[in-house]
Amino acid sequence: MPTALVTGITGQDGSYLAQLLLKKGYRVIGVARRSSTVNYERIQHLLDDITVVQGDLQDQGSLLTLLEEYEPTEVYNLAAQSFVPTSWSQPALTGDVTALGVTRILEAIRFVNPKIRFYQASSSEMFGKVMEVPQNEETPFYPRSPYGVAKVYGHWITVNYRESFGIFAASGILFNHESPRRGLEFVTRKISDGVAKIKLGVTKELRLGNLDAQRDWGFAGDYVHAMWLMLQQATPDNYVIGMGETHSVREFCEIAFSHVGLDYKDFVVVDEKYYRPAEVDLLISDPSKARAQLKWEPSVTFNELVKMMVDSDLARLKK
Ligand code: NAP
Ligand code: F7E
Repeated sequence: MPTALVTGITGQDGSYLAQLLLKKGYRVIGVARRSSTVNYERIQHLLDDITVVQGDLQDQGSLLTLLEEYEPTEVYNLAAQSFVPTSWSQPALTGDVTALGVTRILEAIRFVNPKIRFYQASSSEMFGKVMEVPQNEETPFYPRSPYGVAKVYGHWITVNYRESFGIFAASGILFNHESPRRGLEFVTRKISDGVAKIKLGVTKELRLGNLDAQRDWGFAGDYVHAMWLMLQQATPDNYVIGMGETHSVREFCEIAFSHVGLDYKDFVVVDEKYYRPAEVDLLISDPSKARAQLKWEPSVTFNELVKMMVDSDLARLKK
């Protein structure tokens, strides 16, 4: 039976990837860091079928021990300090986890079993102040936050271990992907949760930052499939994954509010507190390599995604 070790199992992507791998017949080992209270909300429904083990990207020994003990054939590195604003308030931690953490896993693979296939969760935030439109695998990086800078390091160390040691190390440059399991502080979930609360009379307004920022948003369930496909190829490579279309935060608001019969202009208040020291204004992917080589296709459209998230938050809050 193939065994996959997934870091970041408690996160949005970890939960969707674990579901997919179970369906494909894998033994799934999920790595969670120790905390004083367990936060297994997103994987509650999977706990009978996966093994959750303790490990931390800041701790080299824990990663070595886990690879020795569970002998995975594939490692998916989804763990990171992933919230961009926090990367300005905790830049050194972000660098240690999101950048150096990648080296620690790659070192563990190199020492324990260099035949393990490795997936690195790279990000469209690496493109930052975009050098060309749309962005593909060859577009130069210009990160605009400590998070983006850390991800550039993670990407290049992945490429470097591929070239230096022949490790099957793939880098998925994923554009924003969302779902009802998205963290509440990210803008899409903040909007869907806010819309549901306003509709149900729990709150009266939704305070947001830059409404003009544009993102290429897709559904997380579709994107984890691309991760798996990358590790099934004959050779490791870099792939851009996205929808190939862009929408503004304002547009997300328009669709989300109108889905419940409301006008966003009556409820959204712009609050400069949510502006960033440096913004990524426009992201739009060119996923043609993934479509051609991985035969990857998304199944959920942008409109369907917005409605799915609003419906899910409405149902949750009604309970
Ligand atoms: P997420 O929901 O924020 O999950 C991050 C995961 O990393 C959580 O399980 C978290 O554990 C874990 N983690 C944080 N620090 C750790 C540490 N020191 N040791 C071990 N685990 C640690 O992120 P996501 O949206 O699922 O994204 C998955 C990966 O893809 C991340 O690397 C992210 O940067 C990257 N990415 C995401 C997107 C996107 O749009 N979602 C796009 C491109 C790339 P806790 O639950 O304990 O906090
Ligand atoms: O912001 C604007 C904000 O925090 C999107 C992470 O998964 O995707 C994510 O990073 C945009 C920004 O995601 C609010 O200024 C306006 O332009 O949802 P976000 P992100 O920064 O794009 C990438 C690909 C990753 O890799 C990251 O890990 O929305 N915005 N008003 C706001 N953003 C937030 N969070 N809150 C607001 O009130």
